[in-house]
Amino acid sequence: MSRKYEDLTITKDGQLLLKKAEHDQVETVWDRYQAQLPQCGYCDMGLSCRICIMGPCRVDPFGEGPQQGVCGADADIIVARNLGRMIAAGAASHSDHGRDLVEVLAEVAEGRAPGYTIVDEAKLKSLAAEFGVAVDGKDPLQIAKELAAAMQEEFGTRKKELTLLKRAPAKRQDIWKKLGIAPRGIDRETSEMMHRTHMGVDNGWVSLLLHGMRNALSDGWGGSMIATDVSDILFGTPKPAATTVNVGVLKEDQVNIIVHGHNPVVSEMVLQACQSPEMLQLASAKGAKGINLAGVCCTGNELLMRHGVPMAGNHLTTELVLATGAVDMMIVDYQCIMPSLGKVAACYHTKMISTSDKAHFPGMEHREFHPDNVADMARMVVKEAIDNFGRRGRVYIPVEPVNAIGGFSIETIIGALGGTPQPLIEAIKAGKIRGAAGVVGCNNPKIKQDYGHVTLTRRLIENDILVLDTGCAAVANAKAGFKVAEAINYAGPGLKEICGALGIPPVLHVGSCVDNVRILGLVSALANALGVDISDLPVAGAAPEWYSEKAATIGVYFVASGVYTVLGPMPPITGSMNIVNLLTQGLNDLVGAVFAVEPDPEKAAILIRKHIETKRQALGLPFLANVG
Ligand code: CUV
Ligand code: SF4
Repeated sequence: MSRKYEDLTITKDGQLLLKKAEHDQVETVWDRYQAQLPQCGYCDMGLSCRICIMGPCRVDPFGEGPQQGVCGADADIIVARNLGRMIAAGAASHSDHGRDLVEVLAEVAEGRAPGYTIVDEAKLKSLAAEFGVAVDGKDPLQIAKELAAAMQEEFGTRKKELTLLKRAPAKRQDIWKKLGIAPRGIDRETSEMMHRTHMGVDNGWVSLLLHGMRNALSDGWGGSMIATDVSDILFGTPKPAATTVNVGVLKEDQVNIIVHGHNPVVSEMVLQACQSPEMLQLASAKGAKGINLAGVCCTGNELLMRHGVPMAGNHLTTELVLATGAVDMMIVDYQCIMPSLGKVAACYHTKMISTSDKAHFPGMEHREFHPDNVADMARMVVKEAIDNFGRRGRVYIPVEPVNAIGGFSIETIIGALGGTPQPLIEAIKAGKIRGAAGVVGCNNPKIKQDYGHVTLTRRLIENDILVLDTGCAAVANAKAGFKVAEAINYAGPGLKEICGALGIPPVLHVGSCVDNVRILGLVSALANALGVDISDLPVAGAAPEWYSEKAATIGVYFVASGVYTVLGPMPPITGSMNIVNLLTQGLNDLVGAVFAVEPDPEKAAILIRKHIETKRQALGLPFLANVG
């Protein structure tokens, strides 16, 4: 590798482990990215199509070569279809994750999932009420059974409209109805997107993108919302808890187990197994001082939020964490798990275990976890991890961990405010807090790891904008030290005063990627308290380093919900100026919000600050006329 490690990641652990990986001749995501350059310009612009086998086709962006595919599809149609399928894949991923949780809830209700219980009964009851399930005099398991059945209906086609859309402000619901984009069934919208984008179905780029919004909304106010709420019911609604982050969370003298993926169903049971006296005794018999469970990516975020489990790193750290030689086992479920991991692990003693019937990987042993056997399986694999401890070679854990606080569910945030969003609204009205921004999404080797998240977040809090973050962005900001009470010293005077008084950091860890719906919940609460729509609020979203289809879907449901959203990496749409213009300007007239694309986080911060001041002005609040 010719580039300097400092050009690839801002993180100290990342830089040192890249050096170690190079020494160990371990190939990483950055090497493979280099090997792909130059990447295909047609694909980059969204202008290639392989939807049918009259193709593959591509449209020449310079107007010299063909302007249509074999079927006659032009640039607008091809770009819109590609984007539509991207949204469908993201919605399918989150929503299938949600479905898996509903199935566990149903199994728990039937007594067929030993080890799991209903942890948050209050949330079970309030959800049941939303779904029209009577709760009076019923036992929690009966409620769970009926709620699970009602939620299963959300995935199908028997509804006019998803139940949880009612959580949005009335004005927002009207917009969706008027545009005809209120989602009807979670799976239905994804399925319809696949249908519409088959050759010879929907060839209107506007109608395709409108359905794209409906499809994304079926995730944001459907699949992901169910995933988050059912996870809270089964495993507890997060409360603030101290934790630690970066590769330094690994322990030289303990059995280190890393969980990776997104769904907490397996990792919750692994955590229980790691804490059991039986396993701890076994570990001690093998000469280990304990069992250290840590996470990466969003499975890690789920455990961090609910139990303060330490976090070893985000997306681009997932290979490097293995290069420490200190990981005795990595247990994966699904999503964002690089298929390279098995090969990296093979250079060390690390045992790799895949657990989901729908996610298999080279170089991993497959142990299928199902609700009825999870508790036993978890004990079995933890035992194997303990057995593997003795096979370690040299270990390299080059940094000390950083402290962080996680666990900011909306219930907690409102709780910290004294039970109502009113104090936050007063602080925003007075201009002490200018507004709020969600900083979310992945890492991407096209951007220096964590640079986008950390730079943008620093500029926002400096300027009195409260940041809520999720996913790999949240891990980046935790590594940077933004999630401790003392981090108020990075904040502007107003934000510092408010967060200082509440004893919270200026950057609140809201959870995993499905937990972006918690942000929808907060902006809905703010809008309702002010009697306005979400699009009237001084708020914004950003995905400075996104890479995944899921992140594209999140961006679209944010915008369709009225939240101005700034993307770092450009989505593959530049082959159609019609579509670029619709997404960055035209959507304002339809949903009151647009996308912007700005890879430089310094400039993205200015875009967001300007947007927030414009919204403040429109609400009649004190505003800054000159930003930037
Ligand atoms: Ni949650 S990579 S942020 S773990 S979509 Fe979410 Fe995948 Fe991206 Fe990271
Ligand atoms: Fe080519 Fe049309 Fe087939 Fe796409 S759908 S591959 S543009 S013929």
